[in-house]
Amino acid sequence: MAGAMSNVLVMVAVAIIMVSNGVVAETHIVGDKSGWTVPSPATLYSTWAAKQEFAIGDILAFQFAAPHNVAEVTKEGYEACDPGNAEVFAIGPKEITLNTTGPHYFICTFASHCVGGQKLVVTVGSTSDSSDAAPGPSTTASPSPAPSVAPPPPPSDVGSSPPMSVTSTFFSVSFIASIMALLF
Ligand SMILES: [Cu+2]
Repeated sequence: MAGAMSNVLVMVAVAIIMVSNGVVAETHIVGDKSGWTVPSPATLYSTWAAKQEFAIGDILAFQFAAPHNVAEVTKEGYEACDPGNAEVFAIGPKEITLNTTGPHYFICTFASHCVGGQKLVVTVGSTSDSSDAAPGPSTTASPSPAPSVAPPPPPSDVGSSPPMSVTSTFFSVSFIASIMALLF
């Protein structure tokens, strides 16, 4: 009984987290502490991106200094490390908002940095598993639309709250009694 209730609470918490993920824009610091650089190992950014979930409105924060730069490129530009006609942002840090779903490709165009691994692809709107959601189910929200009369009972005594029903019965009886007294 208590187990089922806590399952429900966990599901509600997960639902709240999913909804808030969809509403509140997140800022993703590319590479975390490594920033935007020629990474070691070279797979750092694909590893980093795999741990993130990207939604429309989210922000990629590229933290770098000269000579690095960042450009959003095509898939072909990403694979060939060729910026083509892409706009190159040479001054860091640079924040880029993800406005469309699907993959977004970024490279550093300086020298052979891109070939060395300074390239990033993120996919917006990929509803992958929420494994890294829920940083602990200690949610402070009490997500029950309480009917404004009785506060919801704590989840420990589910289904057995005789004091409250006795009390409410008492109040109902006395309420009806006073109505009757007024009427007659
Ligand atoms: Cu670079």
